Amino acid sequence: MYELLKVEGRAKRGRFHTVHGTIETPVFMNVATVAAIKGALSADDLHNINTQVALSNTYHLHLRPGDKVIKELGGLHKFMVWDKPILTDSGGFQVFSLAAMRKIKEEGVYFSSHIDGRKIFMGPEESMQIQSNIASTIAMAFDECPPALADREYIIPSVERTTRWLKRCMAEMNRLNSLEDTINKKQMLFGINQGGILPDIRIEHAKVIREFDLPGYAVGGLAVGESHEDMYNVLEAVVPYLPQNKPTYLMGVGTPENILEAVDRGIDFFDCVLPARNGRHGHVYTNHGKINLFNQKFEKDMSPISEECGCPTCQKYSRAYIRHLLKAKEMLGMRLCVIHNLYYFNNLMTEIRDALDKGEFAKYKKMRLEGYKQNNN
Ligand code: PRF
Ligand code: ZN
Repeated sequence: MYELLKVEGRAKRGRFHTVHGTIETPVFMNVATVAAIKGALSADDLHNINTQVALSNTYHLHLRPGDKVIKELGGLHKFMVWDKPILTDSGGFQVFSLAAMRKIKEEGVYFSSHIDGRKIFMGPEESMQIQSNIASTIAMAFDECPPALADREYIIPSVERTTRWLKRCMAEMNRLNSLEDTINKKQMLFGINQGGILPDIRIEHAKVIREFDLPGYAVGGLAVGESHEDMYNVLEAVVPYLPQNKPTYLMGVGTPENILEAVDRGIDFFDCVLPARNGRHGHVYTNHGKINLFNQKFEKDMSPISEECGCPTCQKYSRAYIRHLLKAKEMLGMRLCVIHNLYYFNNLMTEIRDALDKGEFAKYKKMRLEGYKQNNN
C-alpha cells in the first residue's frame, strides 16, 4: 500500500508498505543480481549504507543456484540474510541482454543459458513461478524490452504481447499466492509500461495496464541507448497516465542527474548497476562530479573521497590508500569504493526526500545539478 505524502510539481514523496517493511520513496534499489552486491558487500554492509531495497534477478537465480533450491532453503531473504524488501526483475530483460539464441513466441522466450548453453524456456507463468519460489517482496511482470532503435512496426505487436503476458502474470501470481506452500503469499506484482520512444504508444499502453489495478507500475524500455532528451520526453508523456497514488519505477536508471530529472517527472523507484560497476573501477561519486582514483594526482592525497560524505569508507580511509589498493588489485579497494558509491546514491535519495518534505525539491535539484556540472575534481 502506497501513501502519497507530498507532491511538488509532478515530483512525489511517498511511503510504500510491504510485508518486509516500509520503503520511503523516492528510493534507489541496490542491485544484487545474483543475490550479492558486486564488490564483496555483505547484508551488514547494506544496512550500514542505508539500503532500503535489494534488487535481484529471476533469470540469474533460476540458472544458479536454482529457484527450487532457494525455495527449499526458505526463500531469498533467509538465503542472503536480508530481511528488508527485495524486488526481483522478471528475467525478460536479462534474457534479451544476456542469453544467446533467443526466440520470442506468443507463449514466451526460448533461449540458451549464458552459463552453460543449456536450452531454457521462460514465459509469464515460469517467471512468476520462479519469483514465487524466490519469495521476493515485489515481482516484476514478464515483458519484452524492444531494442532502442525499433520502429513502430516492431513496437506495436511487441507491446500488445507484453499486455497479454501481463494478464497471464496476474492470473499465475494470484494462483501461486493462494497455494499452501508458497513462502510469500502477499507477493506483489508490478506491471511494466513499454512502447519505445513513441509517446502515443506509451500512453495507450499505460491506459490499458492501469486498469489492471496493480500495486505499482514500472516504465521499462528506457536507458537502452536513446538520448536523455528522448527518455525525459517519454516520462513527461507517460507518467501522468500512471496512477499517482501508486509507486512508479524507472527500470535501470541511472546517473544522479537522470534520477533528479526523473523524480521531477514523477518517478519513485530506481535501480542501476552504475554505482557498483563504477566503484569496482575506482570511479567514485561526489557532489562535484565523479573522480577516478587511479589518477596520479591522488597518490599522496590523504583526504577522504568526499569531505561531505558520511559513508563508512570516508570516515576512515584516504584517497591515497584506496588508490594504492586499487592499483595493487586488492579486493578491499573495490569494496571501499562500492560502499562509498552506493551510500552516495542512497544518501542522494534521502536528501531528495528531505527536500520534498520541505517543499524545496526544485531548489535542491538546481543546486545538485550545478555542482555536477562544475566537476572541479
Ligand atoms: N524490462 C525489464 N527489466 C528491465 C528493463 C525493462 O524494460 C530495463 C530497461 N532499462 C531495465 N531492466 N523487465
Ligand atoms: Zn563516502
